[in-house]
Amino acid sequence: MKSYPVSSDASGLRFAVVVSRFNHLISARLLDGALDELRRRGAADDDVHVAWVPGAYEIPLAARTLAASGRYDAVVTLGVVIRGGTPHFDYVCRAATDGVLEAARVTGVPVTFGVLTCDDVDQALARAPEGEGNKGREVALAAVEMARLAPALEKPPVEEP
Ligand code: INI
Repeated sequence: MKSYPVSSDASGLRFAVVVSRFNHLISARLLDGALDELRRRGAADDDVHVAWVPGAYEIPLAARTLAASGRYDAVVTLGVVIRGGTPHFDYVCRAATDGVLEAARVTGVPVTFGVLTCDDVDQALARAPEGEGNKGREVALAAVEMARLAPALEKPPVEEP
């Protein structure tokens, strides 16, 4: 059977990481997890660039601009939205999810989604531990895999060994 090659080797790949400052304590932990994962997978520090934005609502514009720049093989987005007592939560979540999808769709560059949408701070903290289970790590790995897969999909599949 033929298939498209899968790889989690980040060596030689370039990444932008867009991270929002709102709920900074937790988003900084997501960033630490993402940067550590990219490093472990072989990305050079010089090939990983970080863009801080004020809140999750601002993530899509930054992600789209960076994805369209031609400077990156993939873009990672990170943020933390915590439910309050008003519908504001829903609007910010909707803007972030739709906008990140749109950034990938219009540019063709993989943009992975690491915006936590939680009911409370404890739920968010549980998704940002130092090691295993850190969502920043998970979306960074997804970015590596998609950065490898996206160009491979342009060519015919290869015979499995
Ligand atoms: N932004 C977040 O990233 N997380 C939140 O929980 C949040 N809440 O709760 O309001 C939030 N709001 C700010 C928003 O993302 C924009 O930065 C702001 O509206 C300016 O455009």
